Amino acid sequence: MLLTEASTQESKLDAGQEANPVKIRIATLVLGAAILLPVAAPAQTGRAKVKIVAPANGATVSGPVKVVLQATGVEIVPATVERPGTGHHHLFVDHDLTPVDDTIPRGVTGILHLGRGQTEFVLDSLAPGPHRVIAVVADWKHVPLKPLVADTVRFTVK
Ligand SMILES: [Cu+2]
Repeated sequence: MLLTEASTQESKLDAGQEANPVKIRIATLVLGAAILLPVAAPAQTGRAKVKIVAPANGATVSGPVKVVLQATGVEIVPATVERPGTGHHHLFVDHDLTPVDDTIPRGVTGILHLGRGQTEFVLDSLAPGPHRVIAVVADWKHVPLKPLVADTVRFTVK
């Protein structure tokens, strides 16, 4: 609607005189858009994220495989720290995610809690072939953060 209005008025410009008011109006529209963008941005950047930095998705690697994790917007701490805005990493190695509202179980093959606040973990017993690792950040109760903070890579061990 606004754009249509602007271009309609612009076509009148050719007549002459009213050029300046219309130009100012267009400039205001552009400025308005520019001002709106930074306001929307913090909500996005404030959201916690995790990235599996290594191995790269789709890579072929030799074992042992070092998994390197990078979290933003959440402080990675030992599982003993009970503080909002914190969490610890979990790895699901060739294992599907457990229900996101539930505690991530312990003592299950393929589910690892990096409960000392580690940001790296070496997988030293992966068989040759394709593998999938899902990283999930969960709080001190081992319940995944909401909204879910997770990343997935698939790779092949030579
Ligand atoms: Cu945990």
